[in-house]
Amino acid sequence: MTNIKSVAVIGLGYIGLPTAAILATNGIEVVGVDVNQNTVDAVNRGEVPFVEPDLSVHVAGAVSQGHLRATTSTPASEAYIVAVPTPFRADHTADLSYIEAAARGIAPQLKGGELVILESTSPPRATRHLADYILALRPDLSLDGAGDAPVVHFAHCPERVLPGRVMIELVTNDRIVGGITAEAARLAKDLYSVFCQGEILVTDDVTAEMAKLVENSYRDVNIAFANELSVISDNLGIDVWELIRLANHHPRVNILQPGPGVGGHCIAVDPWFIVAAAPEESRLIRTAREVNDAKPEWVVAKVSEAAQALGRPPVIAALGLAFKANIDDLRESPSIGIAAALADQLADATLLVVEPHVNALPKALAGRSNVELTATESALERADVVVVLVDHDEFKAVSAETLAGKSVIDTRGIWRAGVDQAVAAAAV
Ligand code: SAJ
Repeated sequence: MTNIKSVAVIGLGYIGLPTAAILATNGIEVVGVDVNQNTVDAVNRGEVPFVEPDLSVHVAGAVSQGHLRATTSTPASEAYIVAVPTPFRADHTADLSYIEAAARGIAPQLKGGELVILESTSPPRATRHLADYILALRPDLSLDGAGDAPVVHFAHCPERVLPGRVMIELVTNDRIVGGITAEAARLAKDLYSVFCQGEILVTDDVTAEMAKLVENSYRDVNIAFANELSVISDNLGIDVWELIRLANHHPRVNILQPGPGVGGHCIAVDPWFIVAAAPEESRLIRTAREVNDAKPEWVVAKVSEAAQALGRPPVIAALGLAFKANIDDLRESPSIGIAAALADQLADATLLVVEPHVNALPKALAGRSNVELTATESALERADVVVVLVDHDEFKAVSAETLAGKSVIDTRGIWRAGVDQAVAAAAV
C-alpha cells in the first residue's frame, strides 16, 4: 500500500478525470487541475463534461464525499499525475508544450520527497524531459540526492484504457510503471495499487514510454495489413471479408478488419512518435501509417467512380462519422475527411451524412449547401450511392431490400452475406 495521501492530477480530460475520480473514491485526497474554467466548475458540481459510462457516478460520489475538488492552479501535493495532451506537429514530432506548462505549475510547489508521474502518451525520453525541465526550475532539488539536495521521484505510467470502457479497464488492465529510479517506480507502483487490480509491471521510464507506443503501433501495423489486403482484393475482384474470414481459420493467423482508415487520437498518432525517434529504422511503422492514411483517398475515389457512373447528379448517403462503432467520438475520424472530400469533389452531388450519435454536423462539413445531416432511413430512401464508413449497430440492422438498386461501397463489410460476425467482433 501507498503512504501517499494527496494527489494532484493535472489535466481533467478523458484520462485525467477518470484517474482523479478513481483515486478519490479509493480514499486519496485528490485535486484536479485544468486550464479550462468550465471543466473545473463542472467537476466541482460533481458533473462530467464528456460522455464516458459510469464516470459520472464516480465523480459525483467523490466530490460529495469531499475527496475530489478541481481548480485552475496547481496545489502542493505529495504526488502529481500529469495527464495532458501530447499532440504532434505538422512534421510529426511531439508537441511537449502542455507537459512543460504542467511542469511550470508543479515546480514551485515542490519541497522534496514528492512523486511526479507522467501519464500522457509521450515520445521516448519525455519523462526525462519533464524531470530536467522541473529540476532546471528548481536547482535546489535532485533526482538522486546528490549534494544532499532533496529528491523528487519521476515515473512514467501510460494509460491503456479503451474509450467507452475506461472505468472498467482502469481497474482490471495490467499496468506498466517505469521509473527514472527504482525508488520512483516502487512509489508509483504502490500508488496505482490503490485501485488497479491488474498486474503492475515495473520497468524504466523509456521502456514504459515505448511500451505504450508499441502497443498502438502493433495495432496500426495490423490494421494496415488488412487495409492493404482490401485494396489488393478489390483489384483482383475478390471479397476481402471472405478472404480474411478464411485465412483466420488458420490457428496462428488473426487478421484484423479493413475500414475507411484509422481514426481516434491514439493509434493514428502514437506510431509517429516512434518514427520521429528513429526515422531511418522505423520503416515498417512509417509505411503502416502511410497505408492507413491513404485509405480514405481510395474510398473517395471508389465513391466518386460509382457516383459518376450514374450519369446524373448523384445523391450519396455517407453512413457514420464517428471514428469507430457505437460511440459519439469524432476525433481524427477518417469519415469526416472522406465526406468533406466528396462534397468538394462532386459539386453536383447531394451528400446525406448519417451519424445517429450527434445532432449537428462537425465544422468540416457544416454550412455546405450540398451536405445534410440525415436520419438513416430517409438517407437510404433517397440515395443512389451508399457508402458505409462506420459499423454502428443501427446500420447493421438495415435490410438487403432497402439497398436494392443502389451502388454500395461498404468499407466495413457489414452487409456482405455470410460475414463471420465472430471474426469481426474478435477484431474490435
Ligand atoms: N480499426 C480498424 N480495423 C480493426 C480495428 C480497428 O479499422 O480491425 C480502426 C477503428 O475503426 C478506429 C481505429 O482503428 O478508427 C482505432 O480503434 P481501436 O478500437 O483499435 O482503438 P482506440 O483508438 O479506441 O484505442 C486504442 C487502444 N489500443 C490498443 O488496442 C492497442 C486502447 O487500449 C488505448 O488505450 C488507446 O488506443 C489509447 O488511449 O492509446
